[in-house]
Amino acid sequence: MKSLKRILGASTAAIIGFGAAGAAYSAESLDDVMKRRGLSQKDLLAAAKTYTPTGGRDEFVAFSSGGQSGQVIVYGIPSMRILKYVSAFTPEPWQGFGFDDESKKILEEGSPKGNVLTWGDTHHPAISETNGEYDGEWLFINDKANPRIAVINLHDFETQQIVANPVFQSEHGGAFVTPNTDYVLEAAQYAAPLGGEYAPLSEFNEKYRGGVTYWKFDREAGRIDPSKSFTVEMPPYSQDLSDAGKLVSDGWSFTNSFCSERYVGGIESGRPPFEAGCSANDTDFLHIVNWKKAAELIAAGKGKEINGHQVLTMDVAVAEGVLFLAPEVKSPHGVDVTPDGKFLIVSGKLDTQVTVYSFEKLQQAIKDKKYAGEDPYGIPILDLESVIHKQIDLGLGPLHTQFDSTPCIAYTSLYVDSQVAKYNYCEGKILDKVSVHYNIGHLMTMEGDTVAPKGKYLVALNKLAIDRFNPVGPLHPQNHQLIDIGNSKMELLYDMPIPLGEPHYVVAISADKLKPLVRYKYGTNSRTGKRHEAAVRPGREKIVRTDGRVDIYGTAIRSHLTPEIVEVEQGDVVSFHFTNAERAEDETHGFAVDTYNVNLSLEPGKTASATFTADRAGVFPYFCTEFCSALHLEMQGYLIVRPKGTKAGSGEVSVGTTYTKADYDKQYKTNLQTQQVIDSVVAYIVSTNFKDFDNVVALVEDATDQLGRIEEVKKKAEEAAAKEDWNNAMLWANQWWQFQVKAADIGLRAKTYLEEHGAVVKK
Ligand code: CUK
Ligand code: CUA
Repeated sequence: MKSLKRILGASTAAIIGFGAAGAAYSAESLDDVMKRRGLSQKDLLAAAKTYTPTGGRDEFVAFSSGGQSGQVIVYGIPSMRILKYVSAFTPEPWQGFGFDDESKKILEEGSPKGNVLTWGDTHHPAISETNGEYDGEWLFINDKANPRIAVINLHDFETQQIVANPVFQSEHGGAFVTPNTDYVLEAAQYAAPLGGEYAPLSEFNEKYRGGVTYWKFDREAGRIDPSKSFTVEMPPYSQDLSDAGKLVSDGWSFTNSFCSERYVGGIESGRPPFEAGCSANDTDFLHIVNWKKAAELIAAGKGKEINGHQVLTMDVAVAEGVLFLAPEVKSPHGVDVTPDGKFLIVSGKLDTQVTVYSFEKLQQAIKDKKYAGEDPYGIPILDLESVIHKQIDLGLGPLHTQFDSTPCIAYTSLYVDSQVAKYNYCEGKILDKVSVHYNIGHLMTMEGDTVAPKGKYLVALNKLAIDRFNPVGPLHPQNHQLIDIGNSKMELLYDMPIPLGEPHYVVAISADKLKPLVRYKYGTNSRTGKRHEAAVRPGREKIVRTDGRVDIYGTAIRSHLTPEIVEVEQGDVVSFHFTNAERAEDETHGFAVDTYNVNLSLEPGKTASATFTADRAGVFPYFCTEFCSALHLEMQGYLIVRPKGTKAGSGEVSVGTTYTKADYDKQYKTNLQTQQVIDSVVAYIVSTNFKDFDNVVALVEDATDQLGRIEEVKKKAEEAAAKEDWNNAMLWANQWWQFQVKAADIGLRAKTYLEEHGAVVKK
């Protein structure tokens, strides 16, 4: 009894009714704390707007690109607490991503042929949309470094697909979705021959090309369908950010470009550098694409196949009225379509102005063939004056724009000025500016790129942090600053260091739109969402040996891995397949094999595999890597790799401590007492409306499962005792107790949950 209390802690006392209510009294008043920490009233107000008490939830969930980390960073708004890193393009051992066979397959299939990439530079996340509003089902993100798109399932926050662009060598303008997520846009960046052929730079104008890929998303399958995707070929201007039209402009898409000078550099041969040649002209080009028509043309067989991928060439696109250009001011960056779809706002990095284009005027100019000329590839250039609604002088280095819940109100980041400008784009009036720290790139308002922005908060994604945080060496974190936009004046609330790559863009969705899983259906391959063919139930674990290959079908449940001893011969291919048999929320196990570079993450219900060649003889402990229970460290086993050509061992193991009848009797008595504690927990739980709480029902199932195993081990203990085999009697009695301890632990968690979630005791 005493030792059970030790393991379960004070809460056991609470269960059986001896709990003493504790209260902590703060000796300091609010004024004292303000004085001690040098806080102003304004600071307190900001704190009150962001502070989230223990157990509290955020109103919005943000998905930030993780830059060079190749990941996605998930955080809450307004608390700015980081909730998760989701691996997209980079192996990450905690999640087992890039370590289990299932995710290795995703990384392989999502790499260019013959070269498995292990990093990416994520820039622009996009949440799937229905009728132009976020639906919380899927997240897409691009890899700017190696032109690719990852598809993340927002039910479990796992990457389930990566597609490598079949024609580009570089990209930037992805991922942007069309209003019903029919397509995910990915625009090229640095021009190269489409399909990856060789061509010398002397043939740049003739052979190098840019473009925009329209990846077809099959919502039913939850996958991009490369066979139904296509690319619209574009001139070798460096295409940049993009956006899809919405409402009135649905069916069209818009893509910026820079370096329309088609300059190819050459410092080493005495030519001026890229940066000079790529910013020499006063204007670049906005690419305007009728993607609906382009898709029809592809379906009608008007495409050209490159690398097994359909490309709509510029000739066809121009002849069919699919592709147009409009001048834009020097070195533009963001292009953002307004929530009503009527305007698009383009910023010139080397300018002070944002240009507001009118979609209606663009359509009129196209209809009237009001062209200022055509580019060297015959693409019509619309007359700038006739398509703009307004040009607004905002400040230095405008980059990106987001929208407010109030119509006509927009926010644009000013990189050089390190400011956010709030203005009315319908009337061309500046309303407010706020300074940020420092050099802002993207900014983001809540659901601010949809047809229905939610206002309230804005996040400034600052490139430089400089002096804002405790110094951590020359490589600084980035600084995401939370700004209150709920009132007419913007108010800076909070600095959050981002210590994982350089985020570029972030999107935030109302938290109530997300419906993540608590656990997987038993035996799920999380990387496909389907049943795993190697899943087994507890009691059905097995080791299958076929020529030079050993497959271990195991389970993980508190606090043992089954099987515990696996012997193989050096050179065997070993494949561990583990299923986590838990149902309780958050009861994840890990599985690592020492020095074989193996780590799996096994969330409740998940099955994952690790396959490797046991090329080194020796003894390799394997074990759980999540602190899952009091006996987590005992959740262990041995992989014995015997030297090549040696005979299989006898299976005999040596005996450790030996036990007496007195040990057995003592344990037996403890078990009977422990059962009383369990009975009291059970009595409490069943006295409540626990069935109304899914999480408690799962905990009760897990506890019942643990208790259900007692009968068998109790019998073994008693049989051994009858034979006066006190060693086995004591060990089986102890296993009986272990099942009790786990059941009690789970029961206590259920009890706490019920108490904290307002369960009622039935009379
Ligand atoms: S971004 Cu990718 S270079 Cu302004 Cu969207 Cu940072
Ligand atoms: Cu399972 Cu630690």
